Amino acid sequence: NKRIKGLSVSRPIYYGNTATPITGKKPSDSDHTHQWTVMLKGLGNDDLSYYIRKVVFKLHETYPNPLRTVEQPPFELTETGWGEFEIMIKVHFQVATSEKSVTLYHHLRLHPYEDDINGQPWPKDKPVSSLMYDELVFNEPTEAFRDILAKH
Ligand code: SLL
Repeated sequence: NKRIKGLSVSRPIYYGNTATPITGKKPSDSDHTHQWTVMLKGLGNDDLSYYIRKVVFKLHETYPNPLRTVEQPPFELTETGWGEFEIMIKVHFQVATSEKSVTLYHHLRLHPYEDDINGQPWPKDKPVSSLMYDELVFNEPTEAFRDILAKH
């Protein structure tokens, strides 16, 4: 499985979260204030599973089973909670790519910044989102991986 010297290929990704306050009735024993979704996405609705095999989201230890594995697109996870924390996002590539996994970090954002809309208070029912644009860069990919990428 030969690597191609001097070649570097990249793929655009978005990762991050959206969050909405939980309004109305909730169980009285719950202190969860928000529902949130953490995600890894391609551009548009590009299905990333041709080169990504699974994504493991590592949540704060206050969550039961904090390691959450998503093996099918969309690579996202929805939860509820009360606090912000750093989520580790470990991206595992398809075996045929011969690529090592890549780890991304995202600060889960539940609360809007005050000046998000010209210093106006953020509407109570409007979702907050914190999404980063990034690129996965592959240096000296194998010929097999280059062929996989070329088909997309
Ligand atoms: C904070 N350092 O104190 C952070 C920790 C942890 C948030 C935030 C757990 C939900 C559950 C949850 O929301 N943890 O109990 O399942 O703000």
